[in-house]
Amino acid sequence: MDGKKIAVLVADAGEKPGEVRLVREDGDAEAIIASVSELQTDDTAAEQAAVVDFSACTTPGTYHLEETGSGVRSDPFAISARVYHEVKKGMLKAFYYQRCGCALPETCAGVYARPACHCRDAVLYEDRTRILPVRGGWHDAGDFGRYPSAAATSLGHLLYAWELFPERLSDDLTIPESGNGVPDLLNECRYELEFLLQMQAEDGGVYHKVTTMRHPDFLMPQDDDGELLVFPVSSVSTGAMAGVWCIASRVYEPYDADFARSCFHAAAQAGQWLLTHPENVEFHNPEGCNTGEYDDDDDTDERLWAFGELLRTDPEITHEGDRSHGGAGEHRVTRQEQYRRQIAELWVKSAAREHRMLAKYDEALAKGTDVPRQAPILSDGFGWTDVTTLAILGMLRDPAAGAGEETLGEMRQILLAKADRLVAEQGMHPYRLAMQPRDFTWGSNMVVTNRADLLILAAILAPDRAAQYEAAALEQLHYLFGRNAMHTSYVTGFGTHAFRNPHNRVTACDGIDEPIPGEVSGGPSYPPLDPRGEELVPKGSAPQYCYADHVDCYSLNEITIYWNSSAVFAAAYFDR
Ligand code: 9MR
Ligand code: ZN
Repeated sequence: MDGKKIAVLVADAGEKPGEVRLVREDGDAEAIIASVSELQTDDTAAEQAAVVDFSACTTPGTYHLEETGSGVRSDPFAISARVYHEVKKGMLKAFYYQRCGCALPETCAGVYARPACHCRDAVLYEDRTRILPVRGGWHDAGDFGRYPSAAATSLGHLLYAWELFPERLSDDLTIPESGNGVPDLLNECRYELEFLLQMQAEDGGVYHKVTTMRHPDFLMPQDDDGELLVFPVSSVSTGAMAGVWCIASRVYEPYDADFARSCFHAAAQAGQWLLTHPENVEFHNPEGCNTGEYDDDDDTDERLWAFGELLRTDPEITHEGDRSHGGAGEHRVTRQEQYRRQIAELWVKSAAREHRMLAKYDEALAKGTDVPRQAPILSDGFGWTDVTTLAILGMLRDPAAGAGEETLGEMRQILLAKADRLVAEQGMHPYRLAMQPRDFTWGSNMVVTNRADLLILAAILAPDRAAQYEAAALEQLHYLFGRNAMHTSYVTGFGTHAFRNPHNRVTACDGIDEPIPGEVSGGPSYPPLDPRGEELVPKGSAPQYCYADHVDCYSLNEITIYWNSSAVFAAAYFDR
């Protein structure tokens, strides 16, 4: 309630904005005069805008803003404590609606109830006589594929959030397991984890995905009856899942020690697989397959995540002091050394990459260059291609695990250096978005929320500077929830102008008007990368305007589990 409160007032060609008043709608109160800045240019929207600051108001209520001269007025909005509570819950519940392999009963899913889907066995792509019963988990997105490396990112967001601020994630979500004595966030994540355990090969590697050969047409999941294929193991899915299984083994321990042990066992097996496959075992779609590829030519970060978490979690290592089992002690020390050596080697590579990245960012900023259709320069390390920050987070939270003082110091320094640049970046633009035009890639809303997550992590790691990191993180959430050029809330069912037509087969085919609530759109892509988007978005549109709320626009308006989880991380942090 005492947070910074800023609106963006877009100016008509060069015209100075007039006086802006904050008017209370639900009760008598004298209007407050907001402070209005000079016009500034925002290149992500290619327009001039003034920043309207009404932070002075901390009285709960429903308000709108109006410009006295022109009569322009905003939509109504709330000032209240725990203003992110409902949307956070909604975004968490959205995972339930992605469940595969079970019926969704009306008691939990309401009008979105549906029968079970994809319950048949799958076969190994490389040997179709090998039957694999992989059932359950979450559909990745608006398609029905299930992809461990994407899933690991999503679980990384959710389970780390749980470890960092559990009290903000203890909501009842009305799912079948509710009331079983386990927090629903963990119930929901377990549904995905149980599936992922089935995606591990005998040798410890993790299969890259289970999908049909081609994306199905637009139909309900229960009507998708194509052959389910399990595609080959990759080192990115193995590395990322090793990291996630370690976290899982810690967080489920108080609730179900057996399950926690199975997770750790899977992690250790995955770790062994990584040690015996030191090269990047990359995945690429075989000829004729068009489902998600999640290709990644660098597995350093996933390996770092794996070994960092293994070092931190392996019970034999952490209880190293107990040598009562004689000879086994030797074996224990060896494994610890192995993990440490891996971390040291991987970190040298990662650190070099991170330093190069920071230098390149500073150079680009100085030159003011800007090229569309390129990846962000500053990688946040919170997404499926680059999980460096997730890896670092684990190690920084547990210095005693032994990643080494110098290494940890450098990790922290890099993370804070990125956060500082993001704070500076958002402060330069009226929309207060820590984004440059080139950051508007496919799924740009994840760049936005991942950057919020990174800033939050910085606030946790550097409490003396928490206020500025938190303020900058919140600005990113405001963009997601509607303070953007499209005047759109990018979460279904929340906000006055929430998007309604996600590229989601279920929503498109369920015959229900209202979309499943709580789903985060991928958001603008500059330029759009799907045919309908190219047709609907006027050529030359500025990044924030490269969006259309149309079901066909898979590069602009799909939903995914890792976009939702990234937004949950940020919203939950502020639900306090
Ligand atoms: O989120 C992914 C995005 O970063 C990539 O640019 C894009 C193209 O490779 O793929 C996105 O992932 C999609 C996945 O391949 C299949 N399920 C839906 C995902 C979201 O569009
Ligand atoms: Zn399914």
